[in-house]
Amino acid sequence: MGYEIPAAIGVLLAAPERPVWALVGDGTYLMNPTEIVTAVQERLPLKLVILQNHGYASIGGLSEAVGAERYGTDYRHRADDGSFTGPPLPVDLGANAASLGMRVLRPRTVRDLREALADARTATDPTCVYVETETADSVSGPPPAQAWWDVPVAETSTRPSAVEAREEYDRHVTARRRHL
Ligand SMILES: Cc1ncc(C[n+]2csc(CCOP(=O)(O)OP(=O)(O)O)c2C)c(N)n1
Ligand SMILES: [Mg+2]
Repeated sequence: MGYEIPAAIGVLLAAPERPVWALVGDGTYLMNPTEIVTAVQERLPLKLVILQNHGYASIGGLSEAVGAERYGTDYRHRADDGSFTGPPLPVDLGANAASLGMRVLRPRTVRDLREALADARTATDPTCVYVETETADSVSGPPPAQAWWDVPVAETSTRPSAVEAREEYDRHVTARRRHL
């Protein structure tokens, strides 16, 4: 995370004849957007797609799988009870990219998205396609992984979600086979 825009700039400088796209989530974008200024300065036809789902959705899924209840992975205001369950943060990364000098397209439908991607493909100036997607609370998430990832779960937690996740973790550890 944070590597995508500088990496795309590097590829563009090394192979100017190639179309170069950087695809980032909103959390990733927030780590290192300022390199856009270099692309603007050098007039590089960087194509940047930002997938805005207002949080660390993938890590939220992992967090849920290990009983941590997506803690801190949604970009929401802190609520009165101290949890991050308040209204979504009013973040507009399209406006941010525009402020750094990018041309920003804001597709709202699948058709718009096709047109925006086609536009960006032929653009000669740094172009951002800013896509608002569903958020974790409105979609069921990606299909479950077929592999097990050894992410240890707290052993002493008393939260029901963590206790359940720890039992699942122990089952996987027991079933694990070492091939080497
Ligand atoms: C430098 C760095 N820090 C942390 C991580 C762990 N990590 C992997 S995905 C992710 C969240 C990504 O959020 P976002 O870019 O918004 O994508 P989404 O999962 O929401 O699609 C994090 C924190 C990482 N890969 N790299
Ligand atoms: Mg995200």
